[in-house]
Amino acid sequence: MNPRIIAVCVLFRLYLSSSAQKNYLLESKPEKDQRMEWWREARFGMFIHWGLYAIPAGEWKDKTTHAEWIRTTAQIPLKEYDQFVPQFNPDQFNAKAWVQMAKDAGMKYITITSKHHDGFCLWDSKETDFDVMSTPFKRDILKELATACREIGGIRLCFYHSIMDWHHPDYNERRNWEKDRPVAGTDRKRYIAYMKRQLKELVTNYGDIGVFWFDGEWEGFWKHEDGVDLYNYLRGLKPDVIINNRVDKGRGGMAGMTTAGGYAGDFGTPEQEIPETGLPGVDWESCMTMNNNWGYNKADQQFKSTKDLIQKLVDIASKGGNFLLNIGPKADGSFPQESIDRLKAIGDWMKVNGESIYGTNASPFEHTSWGRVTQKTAGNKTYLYLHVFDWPKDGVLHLEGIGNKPQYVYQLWNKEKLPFIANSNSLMVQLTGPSPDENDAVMVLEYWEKPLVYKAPVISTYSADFILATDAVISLPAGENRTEIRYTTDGSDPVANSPLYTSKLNITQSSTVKAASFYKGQLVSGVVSKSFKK
Ligand code: H79
Repeated sequence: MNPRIIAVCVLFRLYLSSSAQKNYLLESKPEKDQRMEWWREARFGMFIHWGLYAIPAGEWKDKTTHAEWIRTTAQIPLKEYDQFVPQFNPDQFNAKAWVQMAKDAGMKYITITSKHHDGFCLWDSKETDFDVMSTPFKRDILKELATACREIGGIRLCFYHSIMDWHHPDYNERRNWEKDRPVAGTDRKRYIAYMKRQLKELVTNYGDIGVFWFDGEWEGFWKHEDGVDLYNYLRGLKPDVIINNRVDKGRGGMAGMTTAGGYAGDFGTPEQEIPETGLPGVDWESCMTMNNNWGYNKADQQFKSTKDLIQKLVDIASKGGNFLLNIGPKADGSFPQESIDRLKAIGDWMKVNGESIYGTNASPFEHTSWGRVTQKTAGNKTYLYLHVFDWPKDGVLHLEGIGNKPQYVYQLWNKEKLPFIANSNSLMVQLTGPSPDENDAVMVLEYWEKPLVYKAPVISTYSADFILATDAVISLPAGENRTEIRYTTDGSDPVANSPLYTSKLNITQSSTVKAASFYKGQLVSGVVSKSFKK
């Protein structure tokens, strides 16, 4: 080939690789579905917050309430905080034991702090001395975890990486109490380049990383453009990697969801909370602590019960989300005993009931008084998993709003069939009590056709407070075309001969509109209501 053409081609490729970063925000839905597949299947992961802050274990001077934020909450000067580096020597650390505990608990991934806000790096980074190789321990913790994940199998390694950094001078947004770290001569672009080089180490040298979980994005330092750029940069290095929404600026507070368009990030990140309802078409993961702190705090004994943790996992799965449950290992590298005990108990439950969690979708029911529902479709079969938190006193489990009959009803733990009666809009299952599992006992409805679940209507209006008149619009969720809506305006619950809704209501007086779905003259949904004020 003509050398001049070759030269032009080389230059063009250089141009492409340098400036023309691909825009991964334009990915199609099938592409995203494929990339998210393992993560949606997994449903349950382990968060690990570990770093220098495990050494003070929450205690500084007269207070014992600190944790991974200790450098800031106790206002520790950098020089003093650096003194933890020569003290970090977790001689009980055993990567295989950690990975095995996660696996035995039924978890499918581990998200560990490669770097938290304090800036300390748990791996052998070429980019900084503020890393584990400067400690007496001198072992690459992330490398050992990556190896353990590969050897044991079934656990994906993921990294939590803080954008905010209280150690690197070029992260030039200072804590308001820091007077000894001048910002003159610092360069935010240089910090971003540093972070990118570090992330390249992490995405290149530690096997098949599942997720990058960013945090600390809320400060003014970080800009929307930085988020989009970082997202595209990492996807460019590993196209199938999954990245949380805190890479960008779209997150709405601790509720954790990105609702506006144009922001980067593959899933929402509610922190210490669970959304009220499922969010159709949205991927999200609730992260929570087992006690009240992320990093190890020796004084914090307020651990959630096993029952609470299992029911949180089920609640989250029933709303279509993932559960990222945190462990704060001690400075010696061991897990707190309370955490070990709970992981073991959750694992015992998962061994019996995992099928009702992995790969399930959100409940088709709006409300079930006795517990939660998850569902899974396989071929033309659909399984509805009824998670019974509160065992019915009369031993009869009522499921309202279901219009067709399952092929079988059985107990998940031993596949034993249960008698049931199917009405036109409900199902009654005769349980054999008492409950075999106070945490959650699961019954399965096996359908050989699509289950018909009736949805309640939704009442909407331009304004519920009005001067002369306003409109109330009542609609059924998309796809619900078998039922009809009946309504009242006097505050009573709609019945079979209440007015049929056909077009929007003109409201001229203060009133309460109530509506419900009816099928062949039978109430088949819950009652919804909305108050209007003149
Ligand atoms: O790593 C753990 C915590 O150390 C870290 N995230 C978990 C996973 C964390 N950092 N800060 N916080 C938790 C709480 C901070 C909350 C706020 Fe904000 C930051 C309140 C105001 C700024 C985020 C942005 C929530 C509201 C706006």
